[in-house]
Amino acid sequence: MKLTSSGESHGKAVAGIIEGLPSNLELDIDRINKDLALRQSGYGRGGRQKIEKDRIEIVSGVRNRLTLGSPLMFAVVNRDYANWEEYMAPEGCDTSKKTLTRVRPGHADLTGLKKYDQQDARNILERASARETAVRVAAGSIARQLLGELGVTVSGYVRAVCGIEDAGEYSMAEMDAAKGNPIWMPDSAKCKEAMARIDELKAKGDTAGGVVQVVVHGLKPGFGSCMQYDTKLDGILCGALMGVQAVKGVEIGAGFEAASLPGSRVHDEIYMEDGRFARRTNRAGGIEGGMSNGEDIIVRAAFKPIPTLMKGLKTVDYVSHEATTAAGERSDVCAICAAEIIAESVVAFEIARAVLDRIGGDSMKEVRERYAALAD
Ligand code: EPS
Repeated sequence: MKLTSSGESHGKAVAGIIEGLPSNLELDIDRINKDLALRQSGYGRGGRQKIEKDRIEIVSGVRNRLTLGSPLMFAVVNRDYANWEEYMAPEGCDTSKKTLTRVRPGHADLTGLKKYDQQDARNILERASARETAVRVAAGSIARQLLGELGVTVSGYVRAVCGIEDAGEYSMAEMDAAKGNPIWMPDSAKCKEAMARIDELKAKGDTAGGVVQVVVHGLKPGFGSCMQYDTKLDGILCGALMGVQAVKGVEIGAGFEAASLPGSRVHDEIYMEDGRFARRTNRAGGIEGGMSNGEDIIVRAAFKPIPTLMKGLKTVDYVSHEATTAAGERSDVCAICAAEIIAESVVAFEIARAVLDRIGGDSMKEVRERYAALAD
């Protein structure tokens, strides 16, 4: 299974093509739209989300809600395009306006200008924009529905916002319920603290990042492989998450903490329970030797603060070479809830891909039968 994403932030739409989906996966399109709405929610978002109301439009690959086994093409229309058509239309537009040369530190602007031989960072930032993640959430929602048929679920929560941490361990249901909070932290006191921090930063024209934790529950052992470096499930998940805008770090299970603990406090001891192999702890985060081991997969991703700051950091104008402050018209202060559902979606897509890579299947019937035949 493969996803190709396309589209500019203020263009007509962001769009995707998923290849390799089996036939007869029944899609709940409302569920996809709910996931897209989740990506737009959360405390700290900017003015753009008041304009957009993301909905999936499936173009091909589905008939009467069932996948056909053909490439599935979809779009999420940008409502803001109505305000930008004059400056963005592929058919011809005014490129002398809405230019950006006061390149933003931390954004793709400066390096993109050099690499793609451009003079206006609009030609870079439109694609580098995190608006593209609407495609990843729609595709992830479809992947989640495939996994759901196999009894595999994915959830998660916001673990930290700008240093304020909710380090609790929560059930899938508690994490799902936290998505009703302004910041998706299950601990409501921590949630309030995080909101106050966001307010404080907003007043200063500043931005916040954070950490999200994603959990995959119910996946059988043996997905990914120990036999070749590029087939290891942890490597695949980390690479996919690092491909999300603003991610600067990923860890699995005990992650970086494992490096400072003795082996006796890191590795999960094995015992027999009712004739089955079991573990009392899950510091490995559900992956050993690059393979799922049947425990919950636990992965965290660290997002840097959004690089468009209303107060503008020091920079240099790309064209005049004069010292100035970075461009900042409107911006999210904190998009950590969006980041959480994006991370879940990316993980769901990679897990579904790993399942199909191992067992194949042209139809959901084949996929279900082959998955059921695997050992627990
Ligand atoms: C983004 C800048 C903002 C965000 C955008 C990502 O957009 P604008 O420049 O139109 O105000 O709102 O994210 C989305 C539009 C979205 O749907 O997530 C950026 O520079 O990455």
